[in-house]
Amino acid sequence: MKVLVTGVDGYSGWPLALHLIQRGHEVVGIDNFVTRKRVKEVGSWSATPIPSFARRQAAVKEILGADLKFYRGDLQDYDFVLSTFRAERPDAIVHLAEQRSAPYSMIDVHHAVTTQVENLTGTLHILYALKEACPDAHLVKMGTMGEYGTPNTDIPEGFFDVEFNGRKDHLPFPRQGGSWYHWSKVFDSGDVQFAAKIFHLRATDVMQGVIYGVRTPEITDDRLLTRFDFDETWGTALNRFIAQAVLGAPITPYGRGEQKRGFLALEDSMQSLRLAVEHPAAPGEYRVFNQFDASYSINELAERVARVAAEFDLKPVIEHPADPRVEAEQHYYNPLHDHLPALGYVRTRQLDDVVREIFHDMIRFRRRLEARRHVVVPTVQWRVPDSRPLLQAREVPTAKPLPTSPSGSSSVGSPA
Ligand code: USQ
Repeated sequence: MKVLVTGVDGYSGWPLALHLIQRGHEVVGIDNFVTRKRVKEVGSWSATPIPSFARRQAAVKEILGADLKFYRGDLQDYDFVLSTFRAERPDAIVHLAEQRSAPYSMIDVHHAVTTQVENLTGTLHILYALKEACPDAHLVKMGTMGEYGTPNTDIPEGFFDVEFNGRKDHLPFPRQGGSWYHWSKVFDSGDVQFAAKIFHLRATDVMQGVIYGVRTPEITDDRLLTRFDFDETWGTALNRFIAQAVLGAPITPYGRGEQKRGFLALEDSMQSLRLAVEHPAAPGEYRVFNQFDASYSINELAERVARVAAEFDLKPVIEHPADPRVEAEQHYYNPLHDHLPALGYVRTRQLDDVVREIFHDMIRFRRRLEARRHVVVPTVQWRVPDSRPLLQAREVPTAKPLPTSPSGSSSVGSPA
């Protein structure tokens, strides 16, 4: 199949392109490199060095023997989106090119507006370009498990049966985003569902949990690595905990740390997205996949990271700064996830194995972590200010001597 991946330079987009190519699909990528720019803006970079996109393409050619066609452009520009769709007429589009950070959307009004305007505009442009250029193509849209929030009931896959005042219906499950970012995904979901109906499009909305890992089987060379963000804005909790452990800084589960989320290894996320592409929705169908393998509390993540860290002679302490977010710190959590297994999805990776793999890489790239060590401390406050103290940057302890990685080397490498 010909698959167009928007956000091909990003954390998921890049390994997805490699995975689809290895599986014999033709991949066309789009990106505007905004993630590189925005990570730099918050004073950070990827712990794994990321080459320029031209070098990435050259590595794909040399290592995988394939061409990865690329358009540099912005989804905010409808003429660009439409002309690209007309030129390529893909069979499927995997839309990953959105502002993906909840903390970024919470910095201030400008970041909130940027997040929602960019995400909703990009999705609407894609929906209209699909209708105009390739209405039979299948849209696989990246949503988030965070759209559902943390209700005190099980969470179905998109829809559920309701009975109210004696009448029954099959309706979308209520959404309760926990940040302006998560709400942008909620609004996107409504738009994709409506467009599938009025334009008769094929659409899959992927409610993805938190993805972890930096390797997939296709990443056989450092030039093919995907990014690993560890700062407060762009790094997820697990990434940050591992970076904190390597840096000798406290691991920071916020508040009581009993918040639960669904998690999925990068490699299994790629498997899921490929299965969604290879089994398209029917014309006019809008379907929802909850995409995660297991849920863990943030405390459990912190403890697992600390346990694996000990294998590397690291002895991180776990501290609980006040939660800068407005979220339930203790709650029921039981989302269902049957749709992907019905397509043949099988979990292949376990959390501890992937965490071990990440530690190997982070120790190898520890100088890049060291060079940006200030970014592991939480500073953005989501709520109306109150008296609860957050950790301050000056409290990050200085580094202890670090163990040498099995491969021996440590690299600073390129800026991304
Ligand atoms: N957390 C900590 N300590 C930290 C960082 C985060 O306790 O140092 C907590 C947060 O308070 C939250 C949980 O960890 O309760 C998850 O936060 P996160 O930063 O790992 O992930 P999140 O902001 O939820 O967003 C990430 C991705 C996003 C994706 C989402 C899936 O950045 O693109 O949509 O995971 S989900 O969480 O299911 O909504």
